[in-house]
Amino acid sequence: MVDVILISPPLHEEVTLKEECFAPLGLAYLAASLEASNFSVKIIDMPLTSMDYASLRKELKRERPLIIGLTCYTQNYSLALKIAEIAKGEYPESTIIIGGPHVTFADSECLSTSKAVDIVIRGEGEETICELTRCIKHNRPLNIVKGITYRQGYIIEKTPDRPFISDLNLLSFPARHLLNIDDYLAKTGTLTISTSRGCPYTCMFCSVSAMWNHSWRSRSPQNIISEINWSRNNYKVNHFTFIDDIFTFDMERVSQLCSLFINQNFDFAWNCTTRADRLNESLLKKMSDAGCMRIAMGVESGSQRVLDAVGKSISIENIKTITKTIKDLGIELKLNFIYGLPNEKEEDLRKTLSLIQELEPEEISVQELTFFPGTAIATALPNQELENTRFIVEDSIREIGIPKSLCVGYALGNHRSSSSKYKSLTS
Ligand code: B12
Ligand code: SF4
Repeated sequence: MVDVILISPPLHEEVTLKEECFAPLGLAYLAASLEASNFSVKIIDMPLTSMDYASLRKELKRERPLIIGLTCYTQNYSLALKIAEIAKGEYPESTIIIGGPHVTFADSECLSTSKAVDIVIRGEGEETICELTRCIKHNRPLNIVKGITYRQGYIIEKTPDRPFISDLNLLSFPARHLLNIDDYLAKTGTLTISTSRGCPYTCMFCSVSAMWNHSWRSRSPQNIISEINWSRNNYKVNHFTFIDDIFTFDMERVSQLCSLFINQNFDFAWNCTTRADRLNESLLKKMSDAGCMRIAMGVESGSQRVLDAVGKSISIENIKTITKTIKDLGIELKLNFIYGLPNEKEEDLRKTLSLIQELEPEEISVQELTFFPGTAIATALPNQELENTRFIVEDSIREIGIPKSLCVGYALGNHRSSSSKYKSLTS
């Protein structure tokens, strides 16, 4: 019998590995903390293994876990609830818990919707899951555990928020040994690393700043190097992806990290994500010398009016200047856009398209606005509208196609579906 089984649900009902598939690092962090507290833990990685429900049932029956923990996004929330039902049906003795950016802000709604879910974990999970497992194992009351929402008879109880972990350097490295990293490496060629959490900006559509309460915490360059060295000793890896939302928020930290990469003659390449205004030419040169191959940035819209309206706090001119430097240095550029932002009009969409043409990124991602719980955009909507939108949007990933001709060097060609809105604008 294992203490905790953590499940990464698939994104779609038919479990297939999509082009972009990274290991569930959040679950690996939770597992590492549980192991450090001497609990036994297993991760079921449904997307990677294309596990079907029958196999899941079998696995749960065999392991008989004390706790079954699910993670989910807004996009696979209803699927996560379905898996919770299956798990509860198969092994009702187990306590079913769920965490992640969606349920952190839809905690009561989640417990009212699904009787299979026993406890919602809000916010950062490492300390909470360890305390909770101790409580459940020793039959202690749940109300002493900060950061949870749970059902007490017919009443939904909510304990106070848990403060964020003050020093991320103290966290154990993610328990990658519980995941099939070699499969991920074979499919993506890169290993993901998280070097900071949160973002202090206040873009109205973004659930990251909401989730981490507009804060930003980071690991030290030395701590990051230790994880990189550990990974290189354990896996055949020569490319890393820093999954932070704003890797270069502290430019001095990144400069120090690059110096370490350069001085230690590291021979690997890496990608990161950041904002245009957290970069400058000298840092970019250093990043390039230190192996930076690709930078992703959320540009969102080519219309300054739209950017200002959603609190992006960045100028298109700034984006243009920095992306030119990135390209001049030979670093690949991935730009992320959102359509359907408040008051966005056809002329704004045209500006977005011409910005894409002008910046010539190697790759783009264009997604329809999703109303993530906890974001200013979701909170500001009138209740009825919110009710209509619902967050339970199975398969709501509607990446739209932008003609290849618009994107010189369009690398991956994975923006397959098409949107009539964009089609009419570009035909
Ligand atoms: C890397 C990343 C990806 C990668 C890898 C995803 C993966 N397998 O982990 C890729 C590129 C594949 C990806 C894809 C998508 N992503 Co993504 N992704 C991220 C990113 C940048 C980092 C995730 C991460 O590892 N964070 C670090 C860990 C430590 O944090 P965490 O995962 O949140 O986990 C902590 C807590 O949430 C909590 N917790 C989480 N789950 C659980 C479960 C239990 C039981 C407990 C106790 C606690 C707990 O404890 C963890 C440790 O503290 C985040 C932004 C962000 N900063 O979080 C977006 C983010 C999570 N992604 C998002 C979205 C929407 C998606 C997609 C749906 C996009 C799309 N349209 O296709 C897909 C879905 C993929 C899938 N298979 O389900 C949104 C989710 C918003 C929301 N409210 O749901 C985010 C927040 C980005 C954003 N700005 O909106 N993503
Ligand atoms: S969109 Fe990017 S910059 Fe804006 S709040 Fe989210 S993570 Fe921060």
